[in-house]
Amino acid sequence: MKIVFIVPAAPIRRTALYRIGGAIYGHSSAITGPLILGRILKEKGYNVEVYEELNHDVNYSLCCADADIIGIYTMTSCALRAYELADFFRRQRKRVIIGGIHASSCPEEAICHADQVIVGEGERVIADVVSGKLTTPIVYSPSIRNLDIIPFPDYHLLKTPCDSANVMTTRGCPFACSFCTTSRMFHPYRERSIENVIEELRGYKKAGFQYMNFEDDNFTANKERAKQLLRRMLSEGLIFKETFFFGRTDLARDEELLQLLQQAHLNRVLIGIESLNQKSLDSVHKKQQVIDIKQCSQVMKKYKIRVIASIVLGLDNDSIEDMRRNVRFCRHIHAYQLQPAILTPFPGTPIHQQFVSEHRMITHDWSRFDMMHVTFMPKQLSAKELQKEFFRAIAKFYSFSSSFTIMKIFGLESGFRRLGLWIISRIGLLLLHLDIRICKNNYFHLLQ
Ligand code: B12
Ligand code: SF4
Repeated sequence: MKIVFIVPAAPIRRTALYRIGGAIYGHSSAITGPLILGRILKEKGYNVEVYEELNHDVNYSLCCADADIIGIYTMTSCALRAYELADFFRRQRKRVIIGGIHASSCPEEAICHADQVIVGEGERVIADVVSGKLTTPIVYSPSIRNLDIIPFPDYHLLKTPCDSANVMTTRGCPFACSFCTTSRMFHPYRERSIENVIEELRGYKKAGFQYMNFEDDNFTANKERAKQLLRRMLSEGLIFKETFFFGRTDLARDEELLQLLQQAHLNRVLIGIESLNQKSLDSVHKKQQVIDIKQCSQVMKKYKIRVIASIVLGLDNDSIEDMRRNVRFCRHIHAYQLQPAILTPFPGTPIHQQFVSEHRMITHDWSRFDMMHVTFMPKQLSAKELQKEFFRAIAKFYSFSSSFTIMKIFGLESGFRRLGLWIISRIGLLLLHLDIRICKNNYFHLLQ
C-alpha cells in the first residue's frame, strides 16, 4: 500500500520570486511531522513518499497515480491549498487524511475535505488510522510524554529538495504568549535526552547534511541543557557549516552559552523582539523586558551570531511611532534580517478568541493568515495603515548601504545574501504596488 504525504504551500510561496527570496533567506528545509509519521508507517511495511511544495513544483499525476492514501499537513496560511488538494484527490477516489497545526485547531472545518482528521501530534494514532483500526472521522491523538521513543524523521522519504536537516530537541515552550500557536499545539513543554539528540545528529552528519536547524520553538528555554548539548556536539565533532535556531532575548544573559553557541556554529538566530514598548510586551504575556532586548542586541555581534529580528506590527498598545521605532532599532543594532510580522490571530490562540469576541476580525480567509496581511481591526490605526506599515518596515530596513555594514560585521557571504534580500524586497514591493494600482480586487483595497 502506498501513502503519499504532502506539505502544501500557499500560491504566493510557489512563485519564482518567493523561491529565490527563500533561497537567499536560508537553506531549504522540511516540516518534520510527515517524515516522522512516514517512518512509523514505513517500518510497518507501507510504501511512503513525502513531497513539499514550498521549494519545488510537484507533479501529482505522476507521484500520486498509484497512491492509496494521501496525508496532508496543514498550517493556517496553507489550509486552503491543502483543502484544494484534498478535494482533488477525493474526486480521484483516494483516501485523504489531514493533520497538522491548523487542522488540529479547526478539525470540523478540515473534515469537510477529508476522510479522517488527526488532531494533535500524530505519532500515537497514525498506524491505527491508516490500517483502519481507528475509524472515527476526527481522531484525537494525545501527545507523547517521552520524546525519546519517537523515531527520527526519515529524510529518505522526502522526494523534493532539502539542504538542511531540521531537528527538534524539545516540543512546546514553557512560555505562553497570547498570539503563539505552537505552545498550544505542542503542550506541555517536553525535552528529549541529550543522548537521543546526539544520535540523531550523528545520522545527519553521516548522511552528509552540511546545514542543520534546531527548530525548537525556544532552543535555549533550558540554558543548562542547551549548554550540555552544545558541549557534546563540540566534543563529538557534530558541527555543521551553519545552524539556525529560535531563541529569546534572555539567552544573552549567559556568556558561557553564547560562547558555546558560537563555537558550535549556531550562528543565526530568530529572536522575538516583538516591540520596545513594555506595555505591549506585557499585554501579550511575553515575559520579556525592554532591557533584555537592548542587552541581547549588543552582545550578539560580539559572538558573530546573526540576529533575525522578529517584530510584531499591530499590537494594541503600539502606535505608528512605536512600530517605526522598532524598525529603526533593528536597523540600528545591525540585525541581519528583519521579520516584520503583522499580528496574526491564529485559530486556537487567546488573541483570536479575544478579537472574535470584540468583533474585530475582518477576515477568516486563511490564505491571509501568513503574518503579511492584516486580518483584524487594529486599535491605534486603520487596517490599511497597518498594512502600509508592513510595506514600510521592509522598505526601511533593507537598504543598499546596510548590506555593506552587514558584510563588514559578518563577512562576505552574509553581506551578499543581505544585498540579495534588498534586491528581492525592492522587486517584490514594486510588483505589489503595481498590482495594487492595476488590480481593483487586490486585498489592500478591501481594507478600510
Ligand atoms: C520548519 C518550519 C518552517 C519551514 C519549512 C516549511 C515548509 N516546508 O513548508 C519554513 C522556514 C520554510 C517555514 C515557513 C513558514 N512557516 Co513555518 N514552521 C516550521 C516549524 C519551525 C517546524 C515544523 C516542524 O517540523 N514541527 C515539528 C513536528 C514534530 O511537528 P509537525 O510537523 O507539526 O507534525 C506533527 C503534527 O502536526 C502532526 N502532523 C503533521 N503532519 C501531518 C500530516 C497528517 C496527514 C497527519 C494525520 C498528521 C500530521 O503529527 C506530527 C507529529 O507529531 C514550525 C513550528 C513548529 N513547532 O511546528 C513553524 C510553523 C509551522 N510555521 C509557521 C508559519 C506561520 C510559517 C510561515 C507562514 C511564516 C512566514 N510568514 O513566512 C511560512 C509558510 C510556509 C508555507 N509552506 O507556505 C507557523 C504556523 C502557524 C499556524 N497556525 O499556521 C508555525 C507553527 C510557527 C509558529 N511559531 O507559529 N516554516
Ligand atoms: S516565547 Fe516564542 S515559542 Fe514561547 S510562547 Fe512566546 S512566542 Fe511562543
